[in-house]
Amino acid sequence: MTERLLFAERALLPDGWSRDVLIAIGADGGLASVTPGAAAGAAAHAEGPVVPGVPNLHSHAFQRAMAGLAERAGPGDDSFWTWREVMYEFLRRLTPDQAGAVAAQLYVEMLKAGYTAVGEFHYLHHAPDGKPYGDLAEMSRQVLAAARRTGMGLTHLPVLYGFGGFGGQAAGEGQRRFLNDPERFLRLVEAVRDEVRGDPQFGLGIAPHSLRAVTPETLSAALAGLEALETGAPLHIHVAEQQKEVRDCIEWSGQRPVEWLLGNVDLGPRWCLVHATHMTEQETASLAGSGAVAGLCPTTEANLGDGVFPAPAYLAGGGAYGIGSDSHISVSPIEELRWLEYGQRLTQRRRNLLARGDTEPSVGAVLYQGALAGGAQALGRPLGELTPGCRADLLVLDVDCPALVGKPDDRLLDAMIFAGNDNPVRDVMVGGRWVVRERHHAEEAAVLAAYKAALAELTA
Ligand code: NGQ
Ligand code: ZN
Repeated sequence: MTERLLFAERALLPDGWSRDVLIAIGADGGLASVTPGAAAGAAAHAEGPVVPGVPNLHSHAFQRAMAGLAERAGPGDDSFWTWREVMYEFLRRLTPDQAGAVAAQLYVEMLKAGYTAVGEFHYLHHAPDGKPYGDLAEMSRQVLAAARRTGMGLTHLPVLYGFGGFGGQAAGEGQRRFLNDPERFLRLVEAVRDEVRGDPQFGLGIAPHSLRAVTPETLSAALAGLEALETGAPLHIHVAEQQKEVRDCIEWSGQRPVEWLLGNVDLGPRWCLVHATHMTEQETASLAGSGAVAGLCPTTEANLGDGVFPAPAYLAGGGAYGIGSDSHISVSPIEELRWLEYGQRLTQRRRNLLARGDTEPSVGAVLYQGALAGGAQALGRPLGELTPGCRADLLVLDVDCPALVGKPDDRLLDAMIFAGNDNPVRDVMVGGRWVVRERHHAEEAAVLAAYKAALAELTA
C-alpha cells in the first residue's frame, strides 16, 4: 500500500498532546498509523502543531449568500420568523448553478477556517415554482459537486419537508421549493445514495426538517424507507429552537418538542437534535442520557434570537454535542466554540463553566474535543481523531499567530479559542490531501469569481 508520511513535533491525539508524532496516510485517505515518540526519517514536516479538523454538523449552504441581508429593522418587531420571510424571499430566484457557486465559496471559507467535513441539511430541492427539476437530485448534485471541487468531506442530509406547521398544516408559498411526500423523498435519497456510495469523502443520512414540517405518519414512513436503503444512517432534525415552537407543539400534542421525540422515536446515537435550545431540566437530562448528539450553532442561535442552550447541565449529564455554522453569518469553529462558553458566562455571571474541574480544567480542550467527537458521530463518518482508521483530516496551526505564541501545549486550545481573531489555521488536509497550504486554497480565486458572478445575477 502506498503510504505518505507526515511528522509533527506536536499533535493532539485522543489522550492529549503528544511529541514527535509520525503520521502515516493510506492511499484511501485514511490514517494508517499514528506513532508518538518516533523519528522523522524522510517524512514531510508539519510547520506547526497538528490538530484534527473540525466537523461542521449543520449547514444550509445557500444561506451563505444571504448572510448580512437580514440585519435591518422591519416595520414591526423582528424575530426568527421575520428572518425566515427574508430567507424565503431570497429563494424566489436562486438557480442550481448559483446555489452550486455559493456552496463552493462557502466550502473554501470553511476549509480555510478549519472545518474539514460538513453535514449539509439540504431542503432546497425544487424550482422556484415548486416543480421538481428534471433530475430530482439536481440541487443535491450541486452541493456534492461543490464538495468534490473544493475537497470538503460531506454528509448529505436530504430533508423531508411536507407541511407548514404542527399537525400537518398546509405549507406556504415560500416553502414550495422544499416539499416532498415520503415516496418522492425516498427516490431523492436513493439517487444521492447511488452517487456517493463507496466514496470515503461522503456520507448519507436524512433530516426530517422539524416537527413542524412532518407528521408522525410521514416521519415513520421516511425512517422505515431509509432503513431499506442505508442501514444505520444519521438522522438530523431541528428542534425546540424558538419558544413559539414549544408552545405550538404543546398545543398540538400536549408535549414539548424534545419530550415528544423522546417518547415517539428511538432517540439514540444515530440522532442529531439541532439547537434543542428550549428544554426543561428533565428533557435536558434525558437527551444527555439518550446518546443522541445536540447540534449546537451558537452564532446562528445568537443571530436569530433563539436563546441559550443549557450546556452546563447537558454536559454534566454526559451529553454529546457538536457545532454547526448553520446560516453562515460566521464561518469559524473558533467563534462557535467561544460563544458556546460565552453564552453561559453572560447569563450566569461566572467563568470557565464548561470545563470539568476534576478531569479536564481547560475549557478549550473540553470544547474542542467535545465538538470533534459529537461532530464525527453526527456525520456518521470516521472523523475527529488522529487515530488509525479515521480519515486523515487535520489542521496545522500557525506558530506565528500571536494568540499562540509562547503558549505551552496544554494552553494551546484555550489560546486558540479565547485569545484572538486572527485565523490560526495555516494548512488543512482532508482525506490525506492538502486542500489549504499556507492559508490558500488552490481553487479560491476561481471559486470567488464564480460566486461574485452568481451574486451579480441574483441582485441584478
Ligand atoms: C432553516 N434555520 O430551515 O433554515 C431554519 C429556519 C425553520 C434555523 N432553524 C427555518 N436556524 O426552521 O422553519
Ligand atoms: Zn438549520
